[in-house]
Amino acid sequence: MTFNGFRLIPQALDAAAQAGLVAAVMAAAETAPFHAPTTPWGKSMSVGQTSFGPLGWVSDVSGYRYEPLHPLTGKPWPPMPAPLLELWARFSDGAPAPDSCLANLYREGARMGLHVDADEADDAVPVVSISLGDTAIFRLGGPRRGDPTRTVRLSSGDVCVLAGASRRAYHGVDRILAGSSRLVPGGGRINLTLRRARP
Ligand code: MD3
Ligand code: FE
Repeated sequence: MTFNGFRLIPQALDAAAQAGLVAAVMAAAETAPFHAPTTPWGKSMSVGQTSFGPLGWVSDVSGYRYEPLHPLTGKPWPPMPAPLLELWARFSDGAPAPDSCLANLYREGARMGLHVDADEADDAVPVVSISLGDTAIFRLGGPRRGDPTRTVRLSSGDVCVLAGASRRAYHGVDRILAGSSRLVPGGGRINLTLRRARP
């Protein structure tokens, strides 16, 4: 499925690859714990976040940005799990290597409001997203907040590529279907987004 540069590759990862990624993420989260960021407006996000690679996306009262250190531990983000670099090579269409992987953890009831990803230097570089665990009801709109949206179910093992116009589209996660998968320890969903933050 392709829509203005949006590509969904259902079941791009088999069960073993999914389990391997979840194990790698949970191991990395031992040193770089998931935490709920605060928005610049002072509200706590319902999604838990951590990052891998040289840079991680952070949000606090002073705004959104990429940083080399985890905001709570003060330590560098753990290295990017190797299978993620292979996935990037497969789906990024020759883009320069990702320098950040944002991991979002959705426990029951977590959601992500409509937003645009605009903190990266070059929006000609795609974002590659990997869904693990519970199915998400994902919403993809257009370049303006009021544009019509479409709903896409993202299931465990699905990969989506955001390139072209879709890279600047509003999008969000309305909800997850709690209990639809048993992959994530403790339940819920993990979404990994591979990004190039710096030029
Ligand atoms: C469309 N994550 O981390 S993944 C995010 O499921 C984010 O956790 C959602 O939105 C999640 O910023 C959606 C699919 C996705 C990722 C990045 C995009 C869609 C995108 C960037 C631009 C447009
Ligand atoms: Fe996003």
